[in-house]
Amino acid sequence: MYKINKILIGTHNKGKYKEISDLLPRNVVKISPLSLGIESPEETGKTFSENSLLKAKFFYEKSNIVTLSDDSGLEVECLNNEPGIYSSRWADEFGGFDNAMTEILKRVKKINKGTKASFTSSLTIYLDNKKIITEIGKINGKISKKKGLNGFGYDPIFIPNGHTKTFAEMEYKDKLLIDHRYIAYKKLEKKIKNYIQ
Ligand code: ITT
Repeated sequence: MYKINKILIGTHNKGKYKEISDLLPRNVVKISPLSLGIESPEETGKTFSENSLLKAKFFYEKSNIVTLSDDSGLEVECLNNEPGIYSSRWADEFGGFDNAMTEILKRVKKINKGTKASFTSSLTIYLDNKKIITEIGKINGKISKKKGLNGFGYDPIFIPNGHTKTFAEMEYKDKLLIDHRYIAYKKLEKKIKNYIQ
């Protein structure tokens, strides 16, 4: 069995890149698509997993390096689970994450059917053309008014169940070790352990 000594972290999102880097073993060399001049593929999938697979395949084929990609997002129950796979596109549409968060808060208030929400991450690793593994992680919680300055994306408006702080109020490490990406990574880790030095 071959051993992985480097991984392309197939994302252009800096927050996601840092979290995935910190979850991977220290001795694995981490490479970004940016450093190789590889742009993002179009996200045409209908689910988180279709999109993480599509990204991993794209970056693997461009680089020939074992690739780990993430597709993730925030689902708000009373908004028919929007923004979901369109989480990043909502930010583009509304002119940034701050505006997208304001929009979510406005809609949740207007609908007045509770604040239940969840974050999901689908991680796909492309070891080679025949060995591809996808795992999902999900964390349930609720929408809160904007609080905190840490993290990225929708972190200021999400409080995970069993906690009182938003992701953006938590210390970086405290979020890293409970979030949707961590849950997905722990499942994946069991399956790739033997490939890592
Ligand atoms: P790549 O496709 O290059 O990975 P992206 O930002 O477009 O980057 P996604 O398509 O997966 O990534 O979009 C998911 C969005 O959901 C992303 O822009 C984040 O802002 C948000 N998101 C995902 N995980 C998050 C987290 O842990 N905290 C806050 N926001 C998160």
